[in-house]
Formats: sequence, structure tokens, C-alpha cells
Amino acid sequence: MIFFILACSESITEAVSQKETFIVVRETVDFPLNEEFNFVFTIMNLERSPITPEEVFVDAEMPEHGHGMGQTPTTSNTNDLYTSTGMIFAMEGDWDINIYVTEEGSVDQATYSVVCCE
Ligand SMILES: [Cu+2]
Repeated sequence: MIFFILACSESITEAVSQKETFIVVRETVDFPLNEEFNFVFTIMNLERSPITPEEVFVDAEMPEHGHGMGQTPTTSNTNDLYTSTGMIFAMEGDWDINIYVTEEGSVDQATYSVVCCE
């Protein structure tokens, strides 16, 4: 863990969900300003095997400003790789990308805090 923090301090690619039921590993590390982008990620269980939950929903917001992206991305899965299309950061600053996963009727959430757009 210490190695991970030292090696990847400027772009953390893993996020553990709030209830610790899953891990998100993102491939997308760069974010354009005011231009649609794809957010690509894998969802894993705690044993680090890819999973495809019943429902996966992605959204993003600027917590300090109280607004979102102004549009809702579409999330699809191909061979265990998830892609959210129609993401857009129209403003520079701190964004939270939220991944909501529903399994057996219960929702858990993982969040990446990223900065647009270094
Ligand atoms: Cu804002």
C-alpha cells in the first residue's frame, strides 16, 4: 500500500466502495476540459476477480459547487470492461466521479476525486 501511494500519488486508479463490496480500477487517467470523454474501468470483487453487477451507474459532480455534468452518461460493459460515454467536465476544478453498483437490491458506491484538468 505504501508503495502504491508513492508510485501513483498523482493519479490513483483504484477506489474501494463505501461498504467495501467492490473495487473499481479505472483506465482513464486524463480528462479534457469541456469536451466529451469516455470513462473506462473494471469492477472487481475483493478477491480481485472482475464482476458484472446487475446495475452500474456513473455520474460526476463538483462537490464544492453543488452541480453535476449537466448530462447523464451511458455505461456499457464489454468483456468485463465498463465504458461510460458522454462524460463532460465543463469547468476546471475538483470533480467527484461516482460509480453506483446495485447487487441484490442494494446499492454501494465508489468515488474518485479528480482534478480537471491538469
Ligand atoms: Cu463548478
